[in-house]
Amino acid sequence: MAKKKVRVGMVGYKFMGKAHSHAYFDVARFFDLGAEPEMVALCGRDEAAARAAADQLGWREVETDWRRLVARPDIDLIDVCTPNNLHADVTLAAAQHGKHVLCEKPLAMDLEQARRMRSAVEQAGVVHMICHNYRFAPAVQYARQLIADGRIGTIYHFRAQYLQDWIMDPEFPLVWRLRKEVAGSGVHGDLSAHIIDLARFLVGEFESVTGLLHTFIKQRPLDASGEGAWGARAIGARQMGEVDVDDAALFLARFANGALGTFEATRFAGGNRNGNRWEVNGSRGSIRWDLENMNNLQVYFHDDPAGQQGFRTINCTEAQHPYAGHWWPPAHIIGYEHTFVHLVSELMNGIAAGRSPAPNFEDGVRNQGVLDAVSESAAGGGWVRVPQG
Ligand code: SOE
Repeated sequence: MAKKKVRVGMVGYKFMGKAHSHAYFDVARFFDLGAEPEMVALCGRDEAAARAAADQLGWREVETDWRRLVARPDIDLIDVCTPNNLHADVTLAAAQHGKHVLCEKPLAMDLEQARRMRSAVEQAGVVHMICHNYRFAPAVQYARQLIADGRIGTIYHFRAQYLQDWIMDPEFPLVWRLRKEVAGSGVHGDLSAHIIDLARFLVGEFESVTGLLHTFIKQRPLDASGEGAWGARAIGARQMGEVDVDDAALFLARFANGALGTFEATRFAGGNRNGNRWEVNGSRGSIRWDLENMNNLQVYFHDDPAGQQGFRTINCTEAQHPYAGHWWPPAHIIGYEHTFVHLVSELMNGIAAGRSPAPNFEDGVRNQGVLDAVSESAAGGGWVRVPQG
């Protein structure tokens, strides 16, 4: 019997657009889904560039106006891969037209906007998810199972780092991720968002935070390339612009369940290209994960026999590890792109069943609440309670 089709329209086609396109293209080849994606239209302002991207990434048609795309009767799902300042406009319009929505992180520019987006999709009765892809690494999913099963006991500490280094050159221009009016914040909304989601997924809800945001390089050459994060270059006259977002975010957290959190996100950790890593310590053991070694968990269990205790490696590529059995035989490992395929498989099944799998816009709102509480603490000092929704 022919599978239900989910006709997808995607706004944006750079880095996240490519990762999402790969997921739509691959997912039905490796997962038995309740509904399968149909890559109908990719949307971008530059028609020639969007057409080239559509041909390369497997999209049938091109739109140059997202307002037209969200209104098309032959589209069921809108995927928002735009810069952050467009997440709300596209999402609200899509919900108004009864479209399901997948939105890249961070959900919004601030908590108020995130709450409006959540209300819109809930009132429209559409399925919604936010693309916190890292929780879909099999090792991260398995860590959550171990924690839920009490294998490491009561959690005392969660510490996470998300370290990059792509803007340490003062000549790196003022791309959209470095402009508050477009990105909303700097590394905080970009990378703290990920480690906040991993903390919520593995440990639980935040109760209060205290932190600082810091900008190391205050002025940069204006960017005319429009290439975004990875391909930008300073061209033309050396006009300089003020940097009005953070380069580094450091914060502490108290979780509702009594655990303590330590978080660091920065774009100035030379040599760390995409260093997303965490460790959780419990009364019976500890677990470590590092994106650069994403198939493995480092685990320590207090109840290992005396003299035999220590961190050891679990290679999470066995059939009993979440999602792993859909790919290759044990130890043939998978990559960054597969986390998006796993997320999209849940999205397709959610649409088939009429439910919004986590992480959805409720998770996006909670995440934004933590982000904003840290920003409030950074501005005014002291501990700030995190809104619960
Ligand atoms: C840039 O910092 C970036 O592309 C983030 O925006 C992504 O969310 C992260 O997964 C990789 O780095």
